[in-house]
Amino acid sequence: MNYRAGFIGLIGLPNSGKSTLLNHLVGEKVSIVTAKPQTTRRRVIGIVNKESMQGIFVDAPGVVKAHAGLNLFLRDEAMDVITQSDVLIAVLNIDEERVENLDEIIKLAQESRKPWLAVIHKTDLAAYIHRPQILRDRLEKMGVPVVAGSSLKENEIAALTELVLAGIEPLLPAAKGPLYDEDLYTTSNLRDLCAEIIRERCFENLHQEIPFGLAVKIVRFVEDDGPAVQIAAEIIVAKENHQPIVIGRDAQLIKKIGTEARKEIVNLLGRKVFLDLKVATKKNWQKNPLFMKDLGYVVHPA
Ligand SMILES: Nc1nc2c(ncn2[C@@H]2O[C@H](COP(=O)(O)OP(=O)(O)OP(=O)(O)O)[C@@H](O)[C@H]2O)c(=O)[nH]1
Ligand SMILES: [Mg+2]
Repeated sequence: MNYRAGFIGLIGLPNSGKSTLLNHLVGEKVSIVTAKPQTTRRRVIGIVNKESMQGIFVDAPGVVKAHAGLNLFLRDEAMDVITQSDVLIAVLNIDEERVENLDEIIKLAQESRKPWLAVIHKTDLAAYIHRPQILRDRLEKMGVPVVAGSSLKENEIAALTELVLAGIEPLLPAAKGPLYDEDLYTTSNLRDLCAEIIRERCFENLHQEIPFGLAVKIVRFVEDDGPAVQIAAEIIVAKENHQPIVIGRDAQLIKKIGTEARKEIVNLLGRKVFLDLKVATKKNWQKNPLFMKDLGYVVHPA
């Protein structure tokens, strides 16, 4: 049997739909999705098993320009995923305002010298209907396999994921067998998944610059025989005056975030959940390597 297995890095601009695509490929929600750019901060693994292959998909932050702080961490994380993958998927969103930004993603994939597949994404957006063909012609001239589609159109999702898997399989290295236990669909632990669900609900309920300076830390996670899993989390903001905004008038907003997050966590854990959320300020944590490390955004020493 010609079994294949390997790591497939998803690269693209912020908001290009990498995490959405990953979740569809895996058939489970492993990576959070919001309408805001720079949602994914740390790599997230989603595993797909077929009889003839195991694809270990690695979702990465969107590629951003950066020199310091959290943005530099995001860029380094994306670059590291490129270096460590066997194969890449370049997710090219057709609605990108500056076409040069897509060129950068194509260049990164090409310069990696790894086999790669291009996914022309968000083809449902009618305002950009002329773009897919131009991109496809260009990529095909470069000899790159291309798949195009939408992750939002329910009736297209199955075809898109099948095309992506079929396109990836021949690019993967030969292997004796699966690299990860076939029962696993992610390597994230429940604590991480819960922190990310809370962060997703915060991103969706908050606007302007607040999400970019917001992080979530689980401070208590008790899964004993009690009636409910007990979770306490801190929502960390970077500025003192963001704290009342997250809490909202009469604590309405934090209650809404808590209700939405709890519902999703109950789905994930399949048990009752007691969720306690608090808001704390860590001034400019996104510029402070020690705070960043504490939140799991590990910064390599210079
Ligand atoms: N119109 C359209 N929107 C999409 C499609 N796929 C994803 N989206 C939306 O695009 C937004 C960003 O999706 P994500 O999956 O979070 O994008 P991402 O590339 O992971 O973003 P970052 O993690 O911030 O880099 C969300 O609002 C998605 O619902 C698509 O095919 N068409
Ligand atoms: Mg993402």
